[in-house]
Amino acid sequence: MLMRPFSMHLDFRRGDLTPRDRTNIRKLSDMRGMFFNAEAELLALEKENPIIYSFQERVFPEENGYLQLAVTTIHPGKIGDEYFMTKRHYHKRPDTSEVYLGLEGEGWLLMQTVGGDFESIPLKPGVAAYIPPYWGHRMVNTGSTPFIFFAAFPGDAGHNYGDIERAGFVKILIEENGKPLFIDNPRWKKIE
Ligand code: M6P
Ligand code: ZN
Repeated sequence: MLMRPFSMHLDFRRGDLTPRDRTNIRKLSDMRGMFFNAEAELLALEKENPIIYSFQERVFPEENGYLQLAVTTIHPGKIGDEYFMTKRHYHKRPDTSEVYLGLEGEGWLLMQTVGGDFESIPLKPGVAAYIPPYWGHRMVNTGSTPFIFFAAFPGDAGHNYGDIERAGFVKILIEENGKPLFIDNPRWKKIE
């Protein structure tokens, strides 16, 4: 069936995509074991299990030729010294790209290949980042306000959480003396 052209509304400040097909909420309990400081993670879980981020999606056919669209809001906050962040993923079809456009607040895009090659790009409103094929990706909110960004990626890209889950990310982003600082993740191991 021929899809008709359309437009939609993006509320940059609220992170709302209208119309949308679904809203996903990721609480700390959905990210167990992903923050470096396991003790701080457990404490925060028991205390309030905060919402770390949410994302609103327009869902299209999972086929070559279409695009999937999303607006994500990462709340400000930290677990221990580590900033709130997304889970991170590779694409199920690893040879697909993605574009992230900063709408509100500030943060960093962390990217990594299976071999352990690492790149990072600071994002703020008006900055768009291109994530090429084969780069796993994670967004981190390093500011004190919600960090909101728009994402577009191929219809058939899919999400692969497992490969990074096993290996972790090669670097983590923590706050030191009020500023973001990249440190090596001692838990990271290359998958042989
Ligand atoms: C962006 C897009 C989505 C992704 C979401 C949350 O909106 O990249 O595809 O699902 O961020 O990231 P993650 O799936 O890693 O939790
Ligand atoms: Zn992606």
